[in-house]
Amino acid sequence: MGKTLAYKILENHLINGQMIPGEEITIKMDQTLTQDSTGTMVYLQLEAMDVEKIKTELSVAYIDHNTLQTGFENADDHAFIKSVAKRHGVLFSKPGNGICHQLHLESFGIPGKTLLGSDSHTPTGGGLGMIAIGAGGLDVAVAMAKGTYSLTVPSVIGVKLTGSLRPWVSAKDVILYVLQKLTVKGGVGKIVEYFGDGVANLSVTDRATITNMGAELGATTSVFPSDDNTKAFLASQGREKDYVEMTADKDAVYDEILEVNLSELVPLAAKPHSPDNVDTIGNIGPIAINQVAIGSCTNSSYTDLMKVASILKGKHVHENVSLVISPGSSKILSKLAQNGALADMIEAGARIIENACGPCIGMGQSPQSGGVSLRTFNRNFKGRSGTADASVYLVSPETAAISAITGHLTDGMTTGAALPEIKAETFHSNDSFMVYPKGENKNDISVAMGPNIKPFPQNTRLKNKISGTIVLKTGNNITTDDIMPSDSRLLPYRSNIPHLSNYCFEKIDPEFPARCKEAKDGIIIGGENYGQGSSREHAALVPLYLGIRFVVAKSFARIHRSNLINSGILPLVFEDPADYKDFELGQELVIENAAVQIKSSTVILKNQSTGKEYTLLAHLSDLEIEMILAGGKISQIKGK
Ligand code: MIC
Ligand code: SF4
Repeated sequence: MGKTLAYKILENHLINGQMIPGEEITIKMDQTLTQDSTGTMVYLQLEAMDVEKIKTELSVAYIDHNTLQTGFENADDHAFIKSVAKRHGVLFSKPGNGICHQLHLESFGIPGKTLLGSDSHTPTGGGLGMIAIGAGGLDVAVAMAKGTYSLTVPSVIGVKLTGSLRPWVSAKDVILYVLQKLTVKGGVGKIVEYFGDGVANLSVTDRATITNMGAELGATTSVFPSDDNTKAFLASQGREKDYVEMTADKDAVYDEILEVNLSELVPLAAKPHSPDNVDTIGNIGPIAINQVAIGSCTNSSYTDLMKVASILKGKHVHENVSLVISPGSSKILSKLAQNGALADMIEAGARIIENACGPCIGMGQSPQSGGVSLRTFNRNFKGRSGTADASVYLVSPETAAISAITGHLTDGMTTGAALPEIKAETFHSNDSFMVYPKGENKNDISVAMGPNIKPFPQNTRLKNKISGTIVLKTGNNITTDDIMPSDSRLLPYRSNIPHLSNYCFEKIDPEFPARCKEAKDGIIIGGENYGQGSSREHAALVPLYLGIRFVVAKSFARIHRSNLINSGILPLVFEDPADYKDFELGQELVIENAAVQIKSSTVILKNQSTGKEYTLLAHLSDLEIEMILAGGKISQIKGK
């Protein structure tokens, strides 16, 4: 039986376990990446593990999220990360270099390698043929310390691509189409692997757009084979020697198959407030817009921005529209400046903002009240833009650029305008923003600790009887942005859990922190896909700080489930989802004999307020049981 590419790469890295879907395996992690807003926790945890030497082939610390620097907090975090990176031989990418995923693709990604990143969009590296996985910060710290990562073997969805995209239809439309078909929870427990004749018609950056937004499917990762386009991309970055051919067997067997004929796709948009709420632009109609934002790790490549520049050239941004553009990297920005494309954008009326995450994570550029914003980003969760009542639509760079001119959502195909072919470019390496380790002795470098950097909370060993009060009951698809919001007000406090705790679930229920403090031991009841979105472990650490003991949901998103376990908080699933309706705020719940019960796949929960008993599913691997018993991953590691 032929093998999928995903399984080949995982098998090449297998240290423990068997490649059977649902089984736990441990793999060698070749590379790690961190960014600053999850990175402070990663490096605090790395320091707490007292590691002599990191075990990865390459680890990079990028600064790209928190670059607004409205107070001392951000710059202090950067200095902290830089100092710990130096102590451990981790490469440091200074603010201004660009967005971690774009930079990693340009400078470090290698087909067939594994990459773990403390950011949910790490699967961008799948565009180069890597197994690139997003994880909580602690998992990345452990991957640096041990060079390994444990995960549940996913099944593999094969997406068979045929045909080629027509002008005005973009890689973004491919992934929006896949999201429409599979939904935001369709990828949980799965790897999405692309294959078929259509692959050759997509560039590496197109592929990276697609694998980047595989995060929105909830998938473990997404991967493309490597081929001549991969070789050409690596050559354009002066890295031809890094090319390795990686493909699935011709007769590879996929667990499911989705067929996509690229030639039949049309421009699409994800409507408010979910990336899978997809429709054609034709169906949505010419809605008036106030803002267009082009950039983010999904769509800020050189080719994307050249397409934008060519659409804007000689035109004017509509008087009702504010167009902001954030290039993906310093190399891209510099190339646009050299070839005149930057001038074309500026003369059309575009506002050029820093090559960083920026508006994608609500760091500035919030739309006006009730505004309509078209964004080439990957998430349009309610309130993420910083404006609670704004309507954010996710679109391709082509759609964004043409709409900025017309002032309304526009399907470029209907304009009849031609799009020029964008010539491939070569980029010389620019190391001005990179700090490479110089073999310093760890102990000669002190850790730069700003006053805003507070210790992270740690759990205690699991008690045999765990009980508490229901302090929140949520609906489906709760995001980690809902649990721990991260706009420009809160992102500077990523190293300060006590401060963040005042804002936990702020948008859903502002009374939540006060209720937790009153209850002391709290329980959350969740719906389907609880904890989708960002990898921020703050969405587990802050609830831990507020005394949350366990979460019962209809289902969990992968990264958040791991973050809960890493923090020693039990994630439990209703055996019968219909039981969800029986639970109400203020009810007292208890699990007796928890240490024994979690070792079997089911756990009995008693609702003391009604006297009724319920069966919950634990489904914890042996390692996860050890972590829950020990009170989290760090205690489990230290106990060994
Ligand atoms: C995001 O896009 O939501 C983020 C901000 O990049 C997060 C990481 C974080 O919350 O710091 C992610 O995607 O993991
Ligand atoms: Fe940054 Fe946005 Fe990408 Fe997250 S999704 S890494 S905030 S650009």
